Amino acid sequence: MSPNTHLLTDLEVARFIVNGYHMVELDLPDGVHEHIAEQLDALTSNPGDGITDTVPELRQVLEANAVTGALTSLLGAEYTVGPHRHWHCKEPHTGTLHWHQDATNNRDSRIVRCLGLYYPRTVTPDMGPTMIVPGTHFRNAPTDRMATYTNIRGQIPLAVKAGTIAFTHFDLWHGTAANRSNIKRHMVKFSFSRSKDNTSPTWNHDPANLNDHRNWNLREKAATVGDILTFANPLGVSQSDHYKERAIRNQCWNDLMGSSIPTPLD
Ligand SMILES: O=C(O)CCC(=O)C(=O)O
Repeated sequence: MSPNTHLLTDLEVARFIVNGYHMVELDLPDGVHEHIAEQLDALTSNPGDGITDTVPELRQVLEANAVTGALTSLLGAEYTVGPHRHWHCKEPHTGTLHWHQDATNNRDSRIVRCLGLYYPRTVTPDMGPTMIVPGTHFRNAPTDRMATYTNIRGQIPLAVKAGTIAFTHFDLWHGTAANRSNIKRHMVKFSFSRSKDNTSPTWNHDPANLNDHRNWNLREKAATVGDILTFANPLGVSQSDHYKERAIRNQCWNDLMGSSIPTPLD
């Protein structure tokens, strides 16, 4: 099998650990995303897990090199594609969906499950984009309480180009903005899991990227693995919370490296 040319870099993996998401614009043959969107437009009921049978071109999304490369990097070469998938149609002139984390309160500070949110049609800010809060994936919160939160500092709308897939840590806080437009906003959600612990990095790792000295002055402009894991603070949290988060990030990075390999990040 030829090597995947779309593996993530060290910096992309470090940023995923910090922010909890990674975006990819898929390069599928002309017209595929548009055709998927048209088929979704025409659906009169939600096929649930059967969405890939109803719209078979969605399999091209799962098979794209950029998708397998990102997932191999984050979840290992033997990642699995979950049977559950769901078409989320945000109808014109519908309201918001509150903040939440998916599934039950079974959370993980490693990277063992990811979501893939695929958008076949361009999503503009008025079309009900998915909202995410970078940096929340290591924070468990009761859903009832989270549902009462409104504007969270650091939230971003996934206003994206047609054919974008956003990979998120399974536990990232998310919701949906209102669709104030006349256009249906489509998103198909997939889930992916790790089946084996890493014994070595599964992305495009270069050990030289771990040798830089910390640059305390760059902070948010950090551009090395060590600086990103140490200084990035997307939620703008206080020092003590930031220190706790940093320890989780370093543990997460070390798990991905394969626990037998010491890294200079602690
Ligand atoms: O439709 C969306 O943008 C998000 C849907 C959602 O929150 C979910 O699938 O859990």
